[in-house]
Amino acid sequence: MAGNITLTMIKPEAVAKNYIGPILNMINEAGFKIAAMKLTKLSTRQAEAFYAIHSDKPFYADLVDFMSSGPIVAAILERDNAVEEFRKLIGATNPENAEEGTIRKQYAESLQKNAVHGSDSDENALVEADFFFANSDRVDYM
Ligand code: IDP
Ligand code: MG
Repeated sequence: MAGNITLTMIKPEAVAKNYIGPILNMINEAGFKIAAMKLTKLSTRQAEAFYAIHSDKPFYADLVDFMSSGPIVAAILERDNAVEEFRKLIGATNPENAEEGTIRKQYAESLQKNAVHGSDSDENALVEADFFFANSDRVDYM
């Protein structure tokens, strides 16, 4: 059975450009409910830990710098088949390849500054949700 939560971050460049509202609107219109949400800022160490899976990639150091450069919004989103449906809503990692109507097509600035994060599996969604939120921070709609 597909999981019903995913973890998103609205990344620093999108927060700085005042895209929190428009992006949350697209998320709500796509049928996701917000089960937990906060505005926060990652330390270098937290960004390193969140993206540890990419630590061997050439873009890792820049990604960590970028993700800890300013405030982000982290949220747990809930709906059926949340991980896959949210990946469809955000579009391709590189906004140049993202389809019309996706969040990244509309709001991303570049491959690195691509507006939003979305979990890539149900397993990682749970790990990433726990990274930002305690159980007591979460609302359960289902
Ligand atoms: P995803 O966010 O679509 O899941 P990942 O491959 O998991 O993409 O990469 C994590 C993040 O790292 C991307 O969202 C993007 O911000 C950044 N990134 C990925 N590939 C590159 C690259 O080739 N150059 C610079 N940044 C990259
Ligand atoms: Mg990823």
